[in-house]
Amino acid sequence: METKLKIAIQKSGRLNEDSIRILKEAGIEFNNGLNKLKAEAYNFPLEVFFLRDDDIPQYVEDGIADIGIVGENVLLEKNKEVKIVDRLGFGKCRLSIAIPKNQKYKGIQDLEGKKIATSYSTILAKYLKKNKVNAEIHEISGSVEIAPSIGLADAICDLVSSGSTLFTNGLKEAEVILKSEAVIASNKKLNKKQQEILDKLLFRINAVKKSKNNKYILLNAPNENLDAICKILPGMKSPTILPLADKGWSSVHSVVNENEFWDIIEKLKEKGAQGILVVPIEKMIL
Ligand code: PRT
Ligand code: ZN
Repeated sequence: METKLKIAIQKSGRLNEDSIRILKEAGIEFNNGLNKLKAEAYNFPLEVFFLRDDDIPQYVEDGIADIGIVGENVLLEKNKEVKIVDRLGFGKCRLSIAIPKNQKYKGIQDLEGKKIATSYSTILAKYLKKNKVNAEIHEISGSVEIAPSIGLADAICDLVSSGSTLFTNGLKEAEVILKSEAVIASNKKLNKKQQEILDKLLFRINAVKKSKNNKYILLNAPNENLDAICKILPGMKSPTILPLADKGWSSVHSVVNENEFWDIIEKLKEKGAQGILVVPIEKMIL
């Protein structure tokens, strides 16, 4: 029988859509209809399980799933024997300690003797221990942010992204414990065939990730400035240069990184570049 790699992704919630999207962008087709627990890819040896995110680390450790897409925060909290094989750049958030906004805060020692409500007691306990702070951890499973206002705790430790939940509950961030994003976690004992499939999958995902950070750029350059223009363009290797019908001009093609993009455009214009076109790249293989 053909070996298939089993991947666990979140059934519904914040990571569900992006997890499906990244697999689809990697060219993997499957039916992700509502209420499905399992789907087989049509064109890649992959079986997709849809699960609660909290269960994914255990499933991957046990090998029920070979790999899983899950927030690093969940992975660290569950503390299972799995290996992070890729970081996916979505589901970004931080795990922070927050306190009532009117309270003065000078540093972590201010948490000494305080009661902190959280659903991340493992990570919090480690953090407090590392910083030699004795505080009482009160484990709750949801609505952590209301704990101080109802007198359940002095502080909370919870996930934050925009900060608006803290704000509306009269809290402010005091310590950032962890910066998290969605990762791919793998079982530690994949067989050779499973490892080969995983490598293929990671190769595809990386091609998609790289393409997102880069743009294809085409421009017309006066020949006398070609050298200067090529120096501005980093490219994958070196830019492609084609003569234009218009004498004294060339068309230059290259790839630029999103972060350096505006900087580069300005420099190109200074050197006389015209007709600059910037187009998205779908996949990028180096
Ligand atoms: O049903 P299941 O158990 O699978 O899902 P869940 O309800 O446990 O998790 P879900 O879908 O809420 O989150 C899944 C993962 O998304 C988390 O484990 C994180 O890795 C990631 N993530 C990213 C977040 C946030 N951002 C986030 N902002 N998870 C939760 N939040 C919550 C946070 O707990 C707080 O209540 O959003 C609120 C804060 O948001 P801001 O924008 O107001 O700061
Ligand atoms: Zn959950």
